Amino acid sequence: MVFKTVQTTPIKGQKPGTSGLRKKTAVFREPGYLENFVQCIFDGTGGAAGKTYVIGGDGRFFNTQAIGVIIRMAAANGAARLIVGQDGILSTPAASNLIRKNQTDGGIILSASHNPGGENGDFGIKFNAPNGGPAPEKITDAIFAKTLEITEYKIAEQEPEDIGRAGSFTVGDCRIDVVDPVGDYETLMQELFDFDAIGTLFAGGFRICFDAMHAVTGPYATRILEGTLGAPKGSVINAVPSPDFGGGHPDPNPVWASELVAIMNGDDAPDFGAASDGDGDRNMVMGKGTFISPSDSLALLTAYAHLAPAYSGKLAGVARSMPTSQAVDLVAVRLGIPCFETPTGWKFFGNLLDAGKATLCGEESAGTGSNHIREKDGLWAVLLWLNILARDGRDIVQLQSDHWRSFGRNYYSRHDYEEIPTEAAEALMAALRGRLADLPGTVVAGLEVSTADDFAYRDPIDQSLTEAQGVRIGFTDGSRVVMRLSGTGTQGATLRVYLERFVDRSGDHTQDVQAALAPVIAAAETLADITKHTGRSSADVIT
Ligand code: G16
Repeated sequence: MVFKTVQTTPIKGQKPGTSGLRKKTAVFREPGYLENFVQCIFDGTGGAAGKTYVIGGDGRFFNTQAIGVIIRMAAANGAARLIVGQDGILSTPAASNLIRKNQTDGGIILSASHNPGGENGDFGIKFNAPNGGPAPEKITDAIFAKTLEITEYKIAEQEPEDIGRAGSFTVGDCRIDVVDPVGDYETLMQELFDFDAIGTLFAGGFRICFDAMHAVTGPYATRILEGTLGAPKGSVINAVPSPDFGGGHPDPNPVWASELVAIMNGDDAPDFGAASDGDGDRNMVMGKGTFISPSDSLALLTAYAHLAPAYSGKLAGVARSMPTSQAVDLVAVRLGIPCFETPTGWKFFGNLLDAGKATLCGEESAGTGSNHIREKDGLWAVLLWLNILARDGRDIVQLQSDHWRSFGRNYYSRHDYEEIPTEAAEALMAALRGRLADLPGTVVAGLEVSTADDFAYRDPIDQSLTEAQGVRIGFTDGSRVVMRLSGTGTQGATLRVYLERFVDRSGDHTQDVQAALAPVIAAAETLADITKHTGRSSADVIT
């Protein structure tokens, strides 16, 4: 085996965002772009010599070629062993599980998550730490620093063997184990949940529609739901991963999962609907004719997690990202457990999970997970829901309305303004930040401001401080507006406006969400002059 050292120079813009480095696929295919970043992952984490890594991705266009490059580079950098998903496939949660189970030195996951794939779509790469979670900022900062000074990378000259079959081969002294992507993940799910109860539910005629959105969860959902648990064949739709996700947008929300929404709103709707994203870490759930918002789903899962064997009597605490609605906070108070508020980015949950302070975590962006791994986990959330429904007996829509009757409802929506010029987005945020000190006590569109700040997070475990994580404006009636710029886009800037209004337990929980939020939407516009700064009179995506 011949290894070579290739001279290179730093490439601008290789700074990881909310979740790794995401760019247009064409950018990743430019000479040296992937190679530079992979070398910097190794160099920024103390080198690859003697180490073991998990490697896999969501199957999007360029996935297998990128994995070939990473195998050649890991071997040339002296790695001892690589665990690679067959055909290069590993869902993000399955990769996290393999990293933990095999006690590896981390993993490299190839995905741009919910972003579209294909030659003209997006691609991404991220490093996960030995705890199985996305690298915390001190590691991504070290990797980024290396990208600014890189002069060479190491790579094997020969293409590796075919990774389409399970088995082992070597590249130089590095052993490559190609593994079934689903097996270990399924075993973990069986340990967490009451599979007998879920099997009995399906045997009794309960019907599910799981939309894998042509993405990585297809093989996982088909084997576990239809195979092991006995859901009828055809319960999983769009089940075969395709490099461009069937030309779609693998983002499980009511806008992009419109096929599932149509089925769940149809005359013969199944009892339960769910969708997952490109790399299998996000989830959306629905009942007949009813979308369950991710924030409500987190609150409900927390309230009923005791019905699953793994969580019965074991909830130490719960954590949510700052823009996620405060519905779960109310549940935590009643359960007498702490509720942590973190910046957006699953990486911020890692320390809380490692320290045993949080057991369940969730985000408004359709992510829910637990201490079973260190990533959010789409199929896990679906199985927890099925476990709860099997043991509780009520349908999900009834469960949700009973929950609101008991806790009150946090009406919630996110308005996204996509691909706006970066300077315009930054000007909007700067102007808003400049007004914060004067806002408390003023009345905006009929709502009185009670609090206004720019969210800063002091990690309770390592005391690291993360600042400027989004503007929070609270009103005296309990409503809230949060604004921040997305860290996962690849074109211009995306302004996210998060809107929340609380209606207590005796109030009207049946209103249209946008109508219920109308005063808060008006206040957001007045506060930030969104139309003036963006030139848009309405959001591009409303979820
Ligand atoms: C990633 C992060 C999530 C975050 C989401 C959206 O998810 O892991 O924590 O909520 O991006 O981030 P942003 O609002 O900055 O675009 P994923 O599923 O894209 O890896």
